[in-house]
Amino acid sequence: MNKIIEPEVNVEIESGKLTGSKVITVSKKLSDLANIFRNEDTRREMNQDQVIYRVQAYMPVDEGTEAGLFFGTTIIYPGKVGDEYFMTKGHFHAQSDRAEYYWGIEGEGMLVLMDRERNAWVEKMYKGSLHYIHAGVAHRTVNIGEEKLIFGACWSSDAGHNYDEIIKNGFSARLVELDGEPILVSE
Ligand code: S6P
Ligand code: ZN
Repeated sequence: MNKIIEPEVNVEIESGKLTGSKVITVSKKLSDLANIFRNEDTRREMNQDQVIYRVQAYMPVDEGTEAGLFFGTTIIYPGKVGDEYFMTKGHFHAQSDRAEYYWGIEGEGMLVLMDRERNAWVEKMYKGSLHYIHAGVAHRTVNIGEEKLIFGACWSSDAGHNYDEIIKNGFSARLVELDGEPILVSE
């Protein structure tokens, strides 16, 4: 049978915005980010309803399906908790042999990467930057600019997320502002 059908999701190339009934959106407020930033007291004193980042995702197969792919766009708003820039929680994949692609769409950011031995390094993110996140490497994105940071992601539908390890042990490197400039500091 020959048939021509409309795609169930569209992606606005310039902004990464996803549209369609199958798109899910998750917002992370400051209240969802306990023990993520270095200064937990400062985080607690700030407006807990403030949205720090939003993720739109297209998950055409069930989470956990072997060999499927998910697609997403993340927006991190500009701002800081004390001197530390707004960022995602960050995670290892639950399945440690699953990799991921990120690419910069808009704004200025840093991708913090950390291996199992807690060696950390950072890649600059900007419109057009492409990042291959190797299997077994934890990843977190940081907005170091004054505008929104927007990036795309593509990952395996059976990668899963291990947030607990990051909540417990953090990353071994953080991005803070010093004299108006982002600097990388060790934990
Ligand atoms: C999923 C992928 C991204 C993140 C998103 C938010 O594997 O890496 O879609 O989920 O950028 O970050 P986090 O650390 O809160 O999941
Ligand atoms: Zn991931």
